[in-house]
Formats: sequence, structure tokens, C-alpha cells
Amino acid sequence: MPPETEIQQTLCRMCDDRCGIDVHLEDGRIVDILGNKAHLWNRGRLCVKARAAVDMVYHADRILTPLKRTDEGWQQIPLEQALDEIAARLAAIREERGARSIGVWKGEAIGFGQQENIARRFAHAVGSPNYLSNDSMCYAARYFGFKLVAGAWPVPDLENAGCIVLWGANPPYAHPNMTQYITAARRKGATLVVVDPRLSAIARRADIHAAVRPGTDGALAWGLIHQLVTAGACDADFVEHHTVGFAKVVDYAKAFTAEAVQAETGVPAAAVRAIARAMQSAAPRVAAYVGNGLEHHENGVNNIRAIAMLDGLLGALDRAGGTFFKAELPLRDLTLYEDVPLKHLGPLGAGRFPVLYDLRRECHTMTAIEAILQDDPYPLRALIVTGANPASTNPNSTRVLEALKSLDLLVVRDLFMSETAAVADYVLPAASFLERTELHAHAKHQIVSVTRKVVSWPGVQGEYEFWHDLAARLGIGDYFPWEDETALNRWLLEPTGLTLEELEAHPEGVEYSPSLPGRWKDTGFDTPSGKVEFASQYLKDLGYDELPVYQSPAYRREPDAAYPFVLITGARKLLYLHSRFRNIPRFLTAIPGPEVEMHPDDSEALGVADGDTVRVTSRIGSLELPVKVMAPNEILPGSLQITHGWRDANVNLITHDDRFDPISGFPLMKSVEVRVERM
Ligand SMILES: Nc1nc2c(c(=O)[nH]1)N[C@H]1C(S)=C(S)[C@@H](COP(=O)(O)OP(=O)(O)OC[C@H]3O[C@@H](n4cnc5c(=O)[nH]c(N)nc54)[C@H](O)[C@@H]3O)O[C@H]1N2
Ligand SMILES: Nc1nc2c(c(=O)[nH]1)N[C@H]1C(S)=C(S)[C@@H](COP(=O)(O)OP(=O)(O)OC[C@H]3O[C@@H](n4cnc5c(=O)[nH]c(N)nc54)[C@H](O)[C@@H]3O)O[C@H]1N2
Ligand code: SF4
Ligand SMILES: [Mo]
Repeated sequence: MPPETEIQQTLCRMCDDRCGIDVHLEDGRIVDILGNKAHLWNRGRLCVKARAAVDMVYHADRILTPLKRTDEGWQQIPLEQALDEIAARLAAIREERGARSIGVWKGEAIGFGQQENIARRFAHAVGSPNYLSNDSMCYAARYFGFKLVAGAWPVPDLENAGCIVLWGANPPYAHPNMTQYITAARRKGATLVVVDPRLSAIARRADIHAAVRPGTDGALAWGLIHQLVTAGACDADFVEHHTVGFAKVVDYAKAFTAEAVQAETGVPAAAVRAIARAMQSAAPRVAAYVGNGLEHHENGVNNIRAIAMLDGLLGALDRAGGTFFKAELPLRDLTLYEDVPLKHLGPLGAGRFPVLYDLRRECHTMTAIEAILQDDPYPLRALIVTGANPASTNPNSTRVLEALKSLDLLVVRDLFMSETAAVADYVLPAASFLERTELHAHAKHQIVSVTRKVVSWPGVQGEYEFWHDLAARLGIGDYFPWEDETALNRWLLEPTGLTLEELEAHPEGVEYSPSLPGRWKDTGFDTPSGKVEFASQYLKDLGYDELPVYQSPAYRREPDAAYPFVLITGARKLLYLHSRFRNIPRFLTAIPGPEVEMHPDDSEALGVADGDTVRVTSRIGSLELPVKVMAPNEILPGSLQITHGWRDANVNLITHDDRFDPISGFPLMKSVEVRVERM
């Protein structure tokens, strides 16, 4: 008999781009993944990772049974027993040390929608304010940069832009679909400016590549502000009626002449002027996008605020060809911040980094690691981790591992034996994205889809089922009344006027609101003053500078001959997602391990050739890895780059968990001072 074939349409979640896919099955087994041509976002295009989902789902190393650590090693136990034991241990910890000594940690693999909110809900239902996530080093700093200035982080209207400025972002690898919109704009004559210390994949296509020194973007942004102000290129009407603090901006920007910017950033004065001219001639159709490259610095948020101010000055905010404010999908709120507020219990990091908790309801993961190791400000004794691998991805991983090992209880939900799972008390098998159903709203096209459970394994739970079953055992089952994810999805959708059946019938997505610019005209900007805030009273009240005052990175402010190089970490590779996919053999053939990218002048001075092993040492630690000698224009002399996520030679052995951006609390994982020795 020929096999029974079937195609299921859903979304790829091998990265957060979430492309529409056609999953081909034979006798219930996935055999191939192709692009869904009807999906507005990817129009059938996929990157090489989509097909690797088949390898991931059926990988021989997948954890499909709960594991319990014993003196004799891992013991396989039934799911019911695992959940009973975990609940009993959590209840005992809650009884002895208080509910706030229990933390919940979700990672990038879980995403930012309902699965994140279920984790937040569980933490509050159990009585703990300690919800932790990858947002202590992702997204939040950019969100703050734009939120504080414009009230929201807008989406760039790339294909209608006359000038696109990318700051520390590399879409061809990190957000492959963004690239098609950039290409379309360039075909229509848009100028592409890429600000990056490296000649990244997107910088290669740029009209102007501004190779800034790491961490100096704020100086360039202030320099552009100065150019635009002196050229009279600002949108005077918008500035007068809809912004606060303009006079202070004009005054502060004076110091940032093109020559001063060149001295600080390394970008030639002529290029600074050329970028300003490109923006001026395209205004207001200037679409800026800021990537993760700006977040991991001690001056990250203020650098991003200075960039966000450019949108306001040019009148590009919420304008066609500029940056759009998108309508949120009005789903029901799964979190319990209103019903069960727990701020009085001292969420970890909320006192130290008040903006992080206030604007994002995020605890600070590095403060949590300290709390585990030092019982200060109070003990954190149990963690439930899902979709995250902090032992690899958080700074100073030696210390992270030490903390995780010292917990009274560590439960990790994962598909594989990650570095974090390896030190857990219990490892629970997690359903992959093809094994659960969830709602996804898409920022650019304002469409919503529901994903399909394409395959399943007995005893392998989705996120909701897990929290539901654990809650029932802890006597907080009332907070998780929905029978399964489908029932939950129906409840979430209620206020939207859309039905689950409608979404199921349209895997290409259903538009929930038309994309229209100018929303702010009805409501004002979502800032305390209702205007675009060049100067922030909110920050001033918290003791910060009201303007995004520029601070030179430490490696320039206080150079130390013992650490003459500046290290960038985490530039994405197309094939890998943080610590994921190193178990896909064909990917390993293409990129077999970590390397330190280096300028040829530096390798020559060190007497090392391509492939030679070097030791890279920061004030936190050392690691040994091979050198990759770049072409002279591919990386700045004196700068190095190492991508994170490798099990051996993990760059987070040398990143800082003791130096932070004062507003976001983001750790210093870029602009890291290091030295390099030949082995
Ligand atoms: N394939 C793949 N895709 C991913 C991910 C992945 O791991 N792999 N991760 C996902 C996640 S969670 C995120 S947050 C996004 C990140 O996606 P992006 O925001 O696009 O980040 P990167 O691709 O790392 O590109 C950052 C760029 O910033 C540059 N950079 C470093 N320091 C500085 C600096 O000081 N100034 C400037 N101007 N540039 C600097 C780096 O050289 C690098 O080219 O990618 C997502 N997509
Ligand atoms: N040095 C340095 N470090 C960085 C960065 C950097 O630029 N430089 N970038 C940072 C950024 S932006 C981010 S977002 C973080 C990300 O850091 P993490 O959130 O720790 O993300 P991953 O390393 O991808 O870990 C995801 C884990 O979830 C598992 N997993 C995969 N699919 C599923 C699923 O469906 N369910 C469950 N339960 N688990 C699943 C994977 O096997 C993996 O072990 O890393 C940060 N770390
Ligand atoms: S860009 Fe690649 S990995 Fe990301 S969702 Fe699309 S196909 Fe999947
Ligand atoms: Mo991220």
C-alpha cells in the first residue's frame, strides 16, 4: 500500500521569524517541510533551518521520558511520578523558605506570546514575583530605547522607505524575511546605511557602511542629530507640537561635530555627513531598525534612545516609509499582575533596575544568580526552566553553572540534554513547536494564526499542559481552568471577535487590524507626557539623566594595556540559534566550531595564522579557540568577534555578569576588554 500522505500548514519556529510552512507527512511521520506560498510574511521562502526541524523532531538524542537525577545517574521515571515529586519538593520549599524562593525561567525557544504569559501566570499563582527570562539580555533594551522616547517600539516600513538605517542588526542571518523588504526598497532607489563594526552580510549590500567602534553608536546618533539640526532638516511643526526637550537636544548635540564623531566612533566625518544627507533627502521616509548589537553595552539604552530621537526629529514616526506603530491583537491577558500583584515581595532586580520591572515586568537574571549563590537579598532555592539554556547563554557561565548546581531543586523542560538540563534534578521532555498549538500575532502584517499540533509523543507535554498539571498538584489549579491548549486559545481569542475555526481555516493568517500609519494622532504617544520625549522626566525622577547623555565605552574611557582588544560576542550565524542545532550533523559540517574573528593586522602582530589556537582572556575568565583571519574591511583592527552558543569554548565563560547598562540592567557581552595570547 502506498503511504498515506498529508500536508499540514503551520508556522516554523526554528527561529522567531515564524514563516508559513507546509509540513509533509507520510503515515503520520514528517518527511519534508516546504514554504507556504500564501503566507504574507515569507511568501513561500524558507531558510535552511526549516527543514532541520525534521531532524530535530526525530533526533536520536531527544528526551522523550522524564529523567530524575540519582546517585547512580539518570533514572527514567513515569511523568505522573515526576510531576508528583516535583510538586512535593516545590511545596516543601514554599513552606520552608517562602514562595518567592521559587523562580520560573523561560527562554527564547518559548517565544514571547502566550507561552511566556503562562510561565508568568504560574509564578504569580504559586506566590512568587520571580519570573525570569532571556529578556534580561534581549529585546528589552531596544524596547526601552524607543518606549521612553516614542511610547512604543515601532516597526520599520522598509519597503516604502527612501532611506533605511540598520544599527547593529544583520537581517540576512537573524531575520531572513526582513531582507526581502530591504531588497525591494533598494530596487526602488532607497539608500541603505548599515552601522556595524563588522562587514556583516547586510553591510556588504549597503550604500554606506559605517564601521563604528563597538559601543559608540550613541556618538554617531548625536552627530546625526547635530547635522540635521544645523541643516534645518527637522520637521519643525512636529517638533514644536508633539515633542518635549528639543532645546536641550540642540544644546547637547553641539559637541558632536562630524570631526568629534569621527574621533570617537572611527566613522569618517565625510560619512557622517553623507548619512545625514541621505536621511534628510528621504525624510520623512526614513526607516531605522536597531538590532541586538546595541543592547549588550553599558551605554546601550541611551545609545538607542538617541537613535529613536532621530525618528522624532525627522517626523518619521508612524509615517509611511518611516516607522509604524502596530495595533496590538487584543487577546485576553493571561498574566496575574493585576489580580495577584506581588511587587511588595521584591521581584529580584526590581529595586536595582526599576525600569526593567516597571516597563517589562522582568526580573533580572543576573541578580537571580547572585541571590542563588549568596541568599541575598533573599534565597532563591528552586527554578523551573523551560526553553532556555542559561548555563550556555548567560554571562559568566562558570558562575551560572555553580549557581544552578547549588539549587535545592532545578527542573528543566527541554528537547535535549542541554548544559542546563545536565545539572538539573529533573529533566522533563518538552513538546517542540510542531507538537503544540498556540496563537501567533505577526507584528508587520497584523495577522494572527494558530499553529497546529502536527505530531505528538506519549507523555511529552506542551507548555500549557505542564503548568496546568503542576498547578493542580500545588493546590493552585483554579488558575489553570482550561482543559487544554485549544480551550485556552479560545478563551484568549474572545475579545478579538475572531474564532479558532476561522484561524484554523486560514493558516496563512487572518488580518486582525489594517496597517495604518498615524494612530498616535487619536491617542497621543504612549509616554507620560503624551508627546515624543527627547528629555524624560520619568528617568530623571528615577535618578537618571533626562537626556540620552552619551558615555564613551569603558575600553575607551579607561584603556587598560592588559586588555588591549575589544570583543563583540553573539553575531548570529544563519545555521544556529543561540545554543541550538549543534546536533544537526550537516550544520556542523558547514560551521564546525567557534572561532575568534580577527583583523589581519592583529593576527600578524600576534604572529598567528588562520586556524591557530589562541587564548582569549577577559577580567572574568579565559577560553581557547581557533583564529579566523578576516579580510581587512571585514572587521575593525583591535576588535574581535566570537559567536555564542558552543558547548566547548563557550564565549560566555568570559562575558561580564558584574557590569550592566544602568537603565536596562543588560550585561556587558559586547565591548568586552580582552587580551589574546598565542598558544
Ligand atoms: N540564525 C539565527 N537567527 C537569530 C538568532 C540566532 O541565534 N541565530 N537569534 C535571534 C535573537 S533572540 C535575536 S535577539 C536576534 C538578533 O538579531 P540582530 O539584532 O540582527 O543581531 P545579530 O545578527 O547578532 O547582528 C548584530 C550585529 O551587530 C553588530 N554589533 C556588535 N556590536 C555592535 C555595536 O556596538 N554597534 C553596532 N552598530 N553594531 C554592533 C555585530 O557585528 C552584528 O553584525 O536574532 C534572532 N535570530
Ligand atoms: N555572549 C552572548 N550571549 C548571548 C547573546 C549574545 O549576543 N552574546 N544573545 C542573547 C540573546 S539575545 C538571547 S535571546 C539568549 C537566548 O538564550 P536562551 O533563552 O537560553 O536560548 P537557547 O540557547 O536557544 O536555549 C533554548 C533551549 O530550549 C530548548 N528548546 C528548543 N525548543 C523547545 C521547545 O519547543 N520547548 C522547550 N521547552 N524547550 C525547547 C533548546 O533545546 C535549548 O536548550 O542568549 C543570549 N546570550
Ligand atoms: S527564517 Fe528560517 S528558521 Fe526562521 S521561521 Fe523562517 S524558515 Fe524558520
Ligand atoms: Mo534575543
